Amino acid sequence: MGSVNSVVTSDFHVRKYRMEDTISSMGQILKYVIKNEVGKVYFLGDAYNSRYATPYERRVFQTWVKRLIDKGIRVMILPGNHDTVGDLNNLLEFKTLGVKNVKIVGAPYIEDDIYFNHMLLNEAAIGADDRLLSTFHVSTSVAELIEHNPEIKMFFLGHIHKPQVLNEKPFVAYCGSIERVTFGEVLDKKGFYHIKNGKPIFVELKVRPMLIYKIGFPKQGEWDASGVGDKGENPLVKVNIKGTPEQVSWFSEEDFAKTVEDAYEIKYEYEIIKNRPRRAKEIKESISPLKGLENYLDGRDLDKSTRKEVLKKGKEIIDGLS
Ligand SMILES: [Mn+2]
Repeated sequence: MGSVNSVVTSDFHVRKYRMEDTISSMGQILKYVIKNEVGKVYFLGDAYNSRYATPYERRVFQTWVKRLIDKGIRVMILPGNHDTVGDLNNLLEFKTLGVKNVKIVGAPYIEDDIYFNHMLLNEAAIGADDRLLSTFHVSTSVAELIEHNPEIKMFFLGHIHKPQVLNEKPFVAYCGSIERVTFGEVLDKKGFYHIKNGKPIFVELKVRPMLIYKIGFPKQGEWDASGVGDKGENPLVKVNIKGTPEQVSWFSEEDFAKTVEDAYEIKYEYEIIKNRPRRAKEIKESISPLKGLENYLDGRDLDKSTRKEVLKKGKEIIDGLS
C-alpha cells in the first residue's frame, strides 16, 4: 500500500466570493489526480469558509469528492477549524450517509507512516491570508512534532495558507490554500503535494494573477503607474494612490481602468497627505488654552526666544477672550 501514489491538498475555503477561482483550482487538482493515476487523496481541512456552508457551497465540494470516488480514488477528509461546529462538522454527512471510499478522519491521522493534521506550528511563516488564526489548535514546535512521532517519514499539514517546507528530513510541510485571496499573497505560489514513489513533489496551480500598482506624480497635472505581480488574463488589481489633495485630484480612475481593461476587479486605495500639521494628541478639551498652546509649541521645534514671543502673544489673546 505504501507505494500507492497520493495527493495532499488543503484549505479550499469554498465560498461565494470568486467561486469560479476555487472551482478552477479544484478542477486542476482533479484533472491531475486522474491523469497521474493517483490512488488516494488526503484533504487536510477547511473545505468551506463558513461553519455554516450553504447548500450551493456544499454541492461544490461534494461534487469534487464524487468525481474522485467515481474514479475509484479513496478520499480521506480531515475536518479543519472552519468546518467545525462544536462536536460536529460540515463534513460529517459523508460519514452519516456511509459514502463508500470516503473516510472522515480525526486529527492527527496517520497512514502509511505519513502524518496528517490541521494545526499551527510555532515556526510557520504566517501568510497575508492567515490573519484570523483561531485558537482551535494549540501550537507546537517542529522539533516536538518530530520527537513525538519518531516512526513518521513525512508530515503534511493544513491550516496555514502560505505553502512552506519547515523541515527536510523528516519532511514537514504545509500544502497551503489553492488560490490567492488577499493582495499580500501577490507573489505567493499556490499548489498541492503529490507523493510519488515515496517522494513529495509540490505541484503548482495556475491561479488568477494579482497586480498591485502604485501611482506616482512626476509632473504637475500628471500621474504614472508602476506595478508588481504576475502578468496574465483577468487579474485582480489594487491601486495605491498616495499624494497631496491636489496630486490625487490629477488621477483618474476612468483613465487608469483603460490600462487594465481585462481586470477582474480593481480596488482603489487612497492615502491623502495633509499639508496641515496634525493636531497633537496632548491637546484635549480638558486642559487650559494656555497649557494647550504650550504643548503645541513643544512639538514645533522653535528656538527659545521665538517660543517665548509666541507664548506671550498667545497669552494676550487668550486673556482678551476670557
Ligand atoms: Mn484555512
